[in-house]
Amino acid sequence: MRRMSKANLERLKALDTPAFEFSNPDLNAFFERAIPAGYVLDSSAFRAQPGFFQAPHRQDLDGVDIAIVGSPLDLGAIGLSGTRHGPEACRRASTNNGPMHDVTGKIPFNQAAIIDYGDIEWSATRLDQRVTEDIANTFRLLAQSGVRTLNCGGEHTTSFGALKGLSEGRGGEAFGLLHIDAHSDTMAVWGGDTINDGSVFRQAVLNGFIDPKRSVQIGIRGYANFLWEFAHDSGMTVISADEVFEKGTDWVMDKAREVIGTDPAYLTFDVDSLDSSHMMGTTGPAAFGLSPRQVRAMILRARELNIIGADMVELNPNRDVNGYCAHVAAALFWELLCLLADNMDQKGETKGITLW
Ligand SMILES: [Mn+2]
Repeated sequence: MRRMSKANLERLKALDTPAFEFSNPDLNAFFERAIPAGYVLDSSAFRAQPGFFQAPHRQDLDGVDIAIVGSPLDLGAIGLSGTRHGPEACRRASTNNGPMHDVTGKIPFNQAAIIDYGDIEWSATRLDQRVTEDIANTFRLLAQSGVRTLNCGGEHTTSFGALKGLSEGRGGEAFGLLHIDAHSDTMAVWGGDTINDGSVFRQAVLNGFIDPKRSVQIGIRGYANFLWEFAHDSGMTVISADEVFEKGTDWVMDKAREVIGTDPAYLTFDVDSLDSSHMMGTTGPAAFGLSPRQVRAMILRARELNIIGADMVELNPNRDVNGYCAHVAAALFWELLCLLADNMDQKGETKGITLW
């Protein structure tokens, strides 16, 4: 019979520290100030209106570094409705993530002043007014206030409003683009609306918000490829999902760094870039796609770029049977938040830490 020696048991008992006393002093400091303010580690805790990753709900932009914004829109989604519930589902699932990034060891709430700005409020039922006025006005204000933005869609059309607002708020700047998606979304005008979730990046180029020569699309595939000649004709770098598998994410990100450079760039992540075995909870699920792990690897390496704003779009909770797609989406949305916090922190541009 094996017995634990008394000395061994004493050694192990000495390791039995109280809850929230860790060897990492940054974590201890975070919990010391955040728990009394209502932050919880128990992700099953019932809260009626949780902020994204438990960030505080605020609209006062004074001293704010990063605003997370929900854009509950699906009027221009080609196919099924439902992405308007994306922000709600992502907020709920997001409480499973944080407070520390498991690879970098960084706590974004200790790096930057982060808020949940809430959802965009609509002034009209019309798609174009919602995108080019309601979303764009909000993001213009955020950009003018020196706040970095993380948009949670909503359909991909919401990226047009965000890009319009950010570009105008920064004096008409044209951004580089890191675009992870099954589809190029560079269709021609179709069905009456200039902008919809299949044409958003043709329109973003034609309006001068992004530079196609500094744009990289990753994960592209499927039967509708013929709709996206504009992506190639305008000079975008288009990398198929097959190429990601054949050459690896490091090859992809080496290429992205070469094409996009270190001038300001925007990262847009359409969850349908993920293989439909991971992501049926989206309006246009697509087989033969990326894994969540590949997308995470690319977001980690996007720290080599200068990402000044990001979004995640097209999560459709109506098709998300057990909420597992929201879980995957929220985990990758967390990666985007940590990316933005690291980018500002590295450049010494943060104004403070997150206060509840
Ligand atoms: Mn898309």
